This record gives sequence, C-alpha cells and structure tokens, in this order.
Amino acid sequence: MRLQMVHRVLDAIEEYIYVGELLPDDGYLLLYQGPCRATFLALDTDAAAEATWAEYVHPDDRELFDAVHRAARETGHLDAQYRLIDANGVTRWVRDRGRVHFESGRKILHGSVLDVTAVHEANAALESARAEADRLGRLDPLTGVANRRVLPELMDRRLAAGDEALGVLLLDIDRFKQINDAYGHTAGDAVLVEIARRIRATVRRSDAVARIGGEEFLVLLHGMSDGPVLRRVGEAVRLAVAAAPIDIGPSEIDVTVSLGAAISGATRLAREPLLGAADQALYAAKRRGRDRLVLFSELEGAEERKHESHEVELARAMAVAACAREGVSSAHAEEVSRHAAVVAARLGASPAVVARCRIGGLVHDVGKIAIPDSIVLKPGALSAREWEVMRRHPALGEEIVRRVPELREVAGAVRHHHERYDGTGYPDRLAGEDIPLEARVLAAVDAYSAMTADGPYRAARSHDDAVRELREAAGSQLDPAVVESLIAALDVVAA
Ligand code: GH3
Ligand code: MG
Ligand code: MG
Repeated sequence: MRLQMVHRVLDAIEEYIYVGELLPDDGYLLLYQGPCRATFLALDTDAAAEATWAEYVHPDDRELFDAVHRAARETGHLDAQYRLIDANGVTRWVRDRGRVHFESGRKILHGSVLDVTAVHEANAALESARAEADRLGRLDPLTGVANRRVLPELMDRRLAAGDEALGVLLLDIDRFKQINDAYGHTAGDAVLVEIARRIRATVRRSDAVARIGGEEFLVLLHGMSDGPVLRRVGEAVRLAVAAAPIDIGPSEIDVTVSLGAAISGATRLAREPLLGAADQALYAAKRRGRDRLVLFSELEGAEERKHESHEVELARAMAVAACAREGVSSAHAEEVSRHAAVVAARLGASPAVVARCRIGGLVHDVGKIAIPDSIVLKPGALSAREWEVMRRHPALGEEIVRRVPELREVAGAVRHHHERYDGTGYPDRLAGEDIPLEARVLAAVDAYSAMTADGPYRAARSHDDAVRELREAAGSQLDPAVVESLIAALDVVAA
C-alpha cells in the first residue's frame, strides 16, 4: 500500500528515480526503477525494465557516461549531463544525479534523472545570440564593414601570419564636409555606404575592409609583393569611386577619395609605424590636390616641404593682417608656427596634429583683430576690466577661424592656447590632456617666443633664462612633456 503511494508520487514528478548496485568490474544491476523510466526511453513499462540504460545514451556521450559512473564508485557522487536517445529517436539532454551508499560492502546508487533539454536549448540560443552580438559589435552599423575596434587585432594577426607582405590603404573621402553641408547628413551617409560597397567590390574577399573614422576607411591587402602591385589595387579602388557618380536619391553626385598606401615589406613595419606611414602618404595625397593615391615609399621629405599648402598660405595671410594692425612684424607668428610643428613632430604627434600646430602657430592670436584698438594698442598696463576684454581673444579667434573652411580644423588650437595645464587658464579652464595637444604645444612655444622677443617695455630674455622659466612653468602652466620636447628642439636649433 505504501509502496503504491510512493509509486504514485514518483509518477507525478517528472524525474526518473532509480536505485542500482555498482558491481565489481564496472558491472551494474538495476534494483529499482521509477515509472518515468518508460517515458524517458519511450518504451512500455516491461520493455523499459528489460532495456539497458547505457545503450540509449548518445554515442558521443557514452565515454563520459562510463567515466562518471566509474568515478562515482570512488567519490560516492554522481552528477552528469548527457544526451539520451529514446526508442523513437528523440534526443533529449538529461541531468543524472546520484549518491552511493555503502551497505555492507555493496555500493548502492540512489539516483534521479531530469530532462534538462529546455535549459540546454536556452543556453545554446543565448550562446549564439552572444556570438551574433559580438559579431555585430565588430561591424560598423552604417556600412556593414568592420569597425575600428577590430583593427589592432586584425592587423597584428596578419602581420604575425608571416612571410607575405601586408599592404595598407588608408582612404579619406575628399571634401566630405561639403557633401554633408550641401546635401545633408542622410545623403552623406548614403555616400559612405556606397563607397564602402565599392571598396568591398574592388578588393578580394580575403582582404579586410574597415571604417576607422567618420569618412575614413582602411583596407588590409595581403600578399602585396611590391609597390606597383599595391598601387594597382589602390588605383582600382580610387577609380571605383571616381568613375561613376553616386546616387543619393534625388540626385547623383561625383565623389572622389584620396588614398595613402604603405607596405610592411622587407623592413617588417609593425602596426603603428605602418599606419603612420599610410597616414603620411594620405596627407601628401590631400596636399597634392586630392583624388589620388600616394605611396609612402614615394614620399620625399624635401618635396613635401617645398610647396606650402594652401592652408598655410591662407593662415600666413591672416597672420600678416593681424600683425600689421598691431604694428608688429609677423616674425613671432612664423616662429611659433615653425617651433610648434617641430615640437609636435618630436612628440610623435600625427601629421594632422603637426599640421594644426603649424597653422595654429600662425593664426593663434588672430582674435585680437576683434579687440578694440584702445586695448590692443594701449601703451601702458591694462586694467582689470581691459584684461577681461583681452582674454576674449582666443574665443574670438576661434570664431574667425571657424568661418574659413580650410582653417576650421585649427579652431580648437586657437580657442585653447591660453588654457593652463593645471586647469586655471581660459576660456574653458580645461586641464591636462583635456586641452588639445596642439593647444598645449602652442601655449609652450608662444610663452618661449614671447620671453625671448623684445617687447615694447622690456628687453628680450636670454635663451637660458627662458628655458629656466619654461621648466618652472612645467606642470602648472605648461604640459611637462611638451616643455621637454620644446627644450630639446631648441637645443637642436641652437646647436
Ligand atoms: P578633406 O578632403 O580634407 O578630407 O575634406 P573633408 O571635408 O572630408 O574633411 P574632413 O576629413 O575633416 O571631414 C570629415 C567630415 O566627415 C566631418 C563630418 O561632418 C563628416 N562625417 C564624419 N562622420 C560622418 C557620418 O557618419 N556621416 C556623415 N554624413 N558625415 C560624417
Ligand atoms: Mg577625414
Ligand atoms: Mg575627408
């Protein structure tokens, strides 16, 4: 009677309860079987009683099944998940748990088996959702190519892969700001999507394409034996963009791109130098008029310096105008520009930052144009109220520079060149690395240049004096790293 009750209870729960004896030599004798055994095996009760459980275990899981039973003889515990294939061929995941009781020399296993298929399926779904999210996290949602996060890993893997040379193409859309301005951001996005598509369609499937900036793409080309091969591929990409206008809905527009190319080659450039080389080549391509490809190996320093860019000429013209109004020579601005570029380059700054230092050096004080004569040209010391007006020149300069599309990039350098490293400068009280590097460079170079120039009311200080003062200002007014780079650069100039 009691046994029947127990049986009913066992019938009501979905676990298969069993008792077995672990015999010597890995033998097994089933002593009691709960009613669910038949359900798990999809057999009728009699057939289930006759069946050998182990034979219904998935072939791939049998080894595990045997191993955990062997272990249970020693540890007294059993807990395993494996697949069971029932008589109808249905596979389910089960969790088999038990405990061994040692009864007068016999090893009796009391166990239960639970269907955990649903849990396994949920886990598998979660796992694949995770993998998908991971994949998506590595893709640029707009263009569907890889995003910049993937780049270091991708490049390092390919560089480590060995003997074949890795080619890098760095691509920047020409005058993209104007496209956005003229046709709107949505059209700009459509251009990005189409350009990504054209790049992808031009290079091999095995080459990697990534969007690494707003309108900059990078292509990794394996097996680029030499420059001419790399040039051929790069030119094909350039033409794929330039050859046909891009459809932006209501109209079609002509878009071009500039490309910088570099190859890891025999010198085995590592990731950063390789990217730096491509970046310099890209910068040269822009300066030479855009819609072209420049190989880093073709760059000649001298040639790059020979012609000044349009931007520099424009900045120089503004500097001359501002200085003429103050009745001073533009030599100060020229010196700041020259030194700032050298200091930034010594600090390992990107060509873009070096260029912003060069141009920012020329125009950093252009905001003084908008300060009244009575203050700028005042012979004596300024009052507190006058200082307040004078201190507006960085923000005024920023506004002026922003109105000139070619100079817009140096707006930050101009606005922040009177910030102090310790956060007590103006106009925004930025501190440390929050101040753009080009502004930190300009602040130091400007200070040195002001100290060593003859002012209307004071004689120039000596180089050594100025250097001492720069060192004192390091960490409070000025960025210490920038100060050291400036002093080192001045030593070279002085030597
Ligand atoms: P350059 O020939 O010198 O490269 O000129 P440019 O106008 O392309 O100059 P720059 O590279 O500085 O301009 C980048 C612009 O790209 C700035 C921003 O308006 C635009 N941009 C960046 N990301 C996106 C984006 O996701 N969508 C759109 N529509 N525009 C973007
Ligand atoms: Mg760009
Ligand atoms: Mg661009």
